[in-house]
Amino acid sequence: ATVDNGKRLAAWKAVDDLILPQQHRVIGLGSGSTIEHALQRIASRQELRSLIYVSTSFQTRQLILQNKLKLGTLEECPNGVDLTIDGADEVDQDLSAIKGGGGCLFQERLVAQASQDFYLIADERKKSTSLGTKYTRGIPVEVIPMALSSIQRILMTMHPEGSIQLRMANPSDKAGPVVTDNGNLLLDCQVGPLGDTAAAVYQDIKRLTGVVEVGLFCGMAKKAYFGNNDGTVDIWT
Ligand code: DER
Repeated sequence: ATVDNGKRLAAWKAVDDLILPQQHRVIGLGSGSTIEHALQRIASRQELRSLIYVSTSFQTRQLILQNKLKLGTLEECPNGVDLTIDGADEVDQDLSAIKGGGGCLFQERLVAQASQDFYLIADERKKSTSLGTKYTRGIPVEVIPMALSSIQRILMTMHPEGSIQLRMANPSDKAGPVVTDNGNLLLDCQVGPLGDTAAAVYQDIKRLTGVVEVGLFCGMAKKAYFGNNDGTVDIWT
């Protein structure tokens, strides 16, 4: 419960600090379990219910609708998004993040790209000194299904010491691989601790034809809120 408590603390403080109804109109909401706490906080504050919320996944779209909040889309917001709050799998001191543990990295990055400001919320387990040392499942990479085997082969050649695994669904939920909200597949790419190479690794993978998005968000987040088990919140800027 302390991890979930940490998620809730980070989410509530970020919502209370960052979303200013007099200044903001369109808010982007990321995906995952920490964001669920942010949505609960937003729904509980009457003055935040008049803003427009842009989703980054089927999960978040459902939560926005279930909470009877105003659902917006990027197409309807030609002036972009005022700010986006999103979760992360691991965050380093430069605010670079591994994202995509929940498989929503493409729409998350699309909405973050359209946002004036981008903020991360997480429990304290996500704090890192070098990406790849805490979230060890590997860098999530979304790929077009027909490109799967050729991308897998190229990535294994690029990182022979690593492991490139197709993300499989839980067989009791769905046979076969996880399929993203965009109808694509996910590779989890373990390439060891990234240190300060995250931006370069992102480019090396993103440039491959067939790769839709790579779960390394470097130079994007303005702040990161971490909820600690002891009830405190750390804010990295
Ligand atoms: O997929 C993502 O990037 C999510 O933001 C995510 O992995 C964080 O999930 P959590 O808030 O459930 O830990």
